[in-house]
Parts: sequence; C-alpha cells; structure tokens
Amino acid sequence: MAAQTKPVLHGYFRSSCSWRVRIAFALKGIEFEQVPVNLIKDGGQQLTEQYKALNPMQQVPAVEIDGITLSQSLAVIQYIDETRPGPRLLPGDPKARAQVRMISDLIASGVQPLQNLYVLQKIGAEKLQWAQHFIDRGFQALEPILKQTSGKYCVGDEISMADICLVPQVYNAERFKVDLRQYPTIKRLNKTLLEIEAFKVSHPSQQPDTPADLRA
Ligand SMILES: N[C@@H](CCC(=O)N[C@@H](CS)C(=O)NCC(=O)O)C(=O)O
Repeated sequence: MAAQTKPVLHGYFRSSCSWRVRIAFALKGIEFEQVPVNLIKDGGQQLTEQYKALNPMQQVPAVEIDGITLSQSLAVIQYIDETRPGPRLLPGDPKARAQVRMISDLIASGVQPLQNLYVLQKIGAEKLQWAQHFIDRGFQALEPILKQTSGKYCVGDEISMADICLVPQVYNAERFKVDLRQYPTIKRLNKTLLEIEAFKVSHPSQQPDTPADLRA
C-alpha cells in the first residue's frame, strides 16, 4: 500500500516506546515527521487535553498514519510491518514469530510499564530501587530465554521486533544503573544492535528534541 503522506510520530527523545517506533521506521526506510511531546516540561505535555485527544492513555508514542491514529508501540510496529515493504520485523516461521512476540511482550508488558514515569512518580523516594528491581526481575527471565532463541540477534539471525524492544529497554536499564554484568547475552545483543544504522539514527541522543547536553 502506498503511503499518501508521511506518518507523524508524537514522541519524546528519551521514551523507550517512542524509540521502538523510530527504529521500526528506520529499518523499513520510512520517512516520518516528529512532533515532540515533552514528558517533563509544563508538568508533562502528555497530560494536556489536546494530547489526550490523540492518545487517551496520555502516553507516547502516538502515530498518525494512513488516516488513522495509533498508540501502543507494538501495534504501530506490526501495522508498519504489515503495510510496508522492506525487512520483515516479524518472521514468517510461526515458531520464530511466537518467540519474537514472547520477547517483545516480556519487555513491553512485563518490564517497561513498571518503570515508566507515571508509575515512578507514584512510588516517590524509592523509585530508583523500584525500577532496578523490576528491570532485574525481567532481565533474569530474559537472559535464559535469549540464550535459547538468539543467533546474531534476539531470534536467530534476522532483526525483528524483539530487537526493537530490547535495545531501548537496555538503555533504560543503564539509566537506572542496573548492573548488566550478569546478563552476557543481553549485553552482546545490545552491543551488536547498536552498531546498526537504524538503531543509531533513532537513538535518544540524536533526536530533534534531544537537549544540547545529551546530544552525542
Ligand atoms: N504500552 C505503551 C506504553 C507507552 C508508555 O509507557 N510510554 C511512556 C514513555 S516510554 C510514557 O508516555 N510515559 C508518560 C507517563 O508515564 O506519564 C506502548 O508500547 O506504546
């Protein structure tokens, strides 16, 4: 299906879920526009009535594409995969596809929601330990799974949605100072993936809304 206009990504440079979508666009070679939604400024621009109309969950990303507005990064990635040419982000083989979804869900449902801004604001002073605990808990499950499923990438030797979820989650783990030494497979995959152009151009340090002191 030919796209009529460029998709618009409403996102935040440091949001791992926005980064997932940026990686998917980059892997597929899709040009898109970015509208920054600053999660901190003005008490959080995601909480405005204007943004709530785009995404009632008041989270980024929200993507305007082909006449519809989608939130939920995995839904966006799968829509892009189903409608755009380029490398497949979900493999054709049902077993490999299930493994990609398993890893993606583990991160997107089992780890990231427990350390997102809204949750940490409710936790208060203990937020660093809370975030570390739940990232560690997820990574302790992810490490043996990836040992089984990975080749060069998370599932075999093709880049997939699982890789798209992994790298931003490792970035979050580093931000929260999680000790990654106990996760050699996660570390290896992250290092390999960060060498790939699509992961580089979409990196939080390279975005239009990246503050000057965080630019690489
Ligand atoms: N399941 C959603 C999660 C979205 C989400 O948690 N977004 C975070 C940034 S990565 C957010 O907007 N947080 C704002 C807040 O917590 O107030 C997705 O995959 O898109």
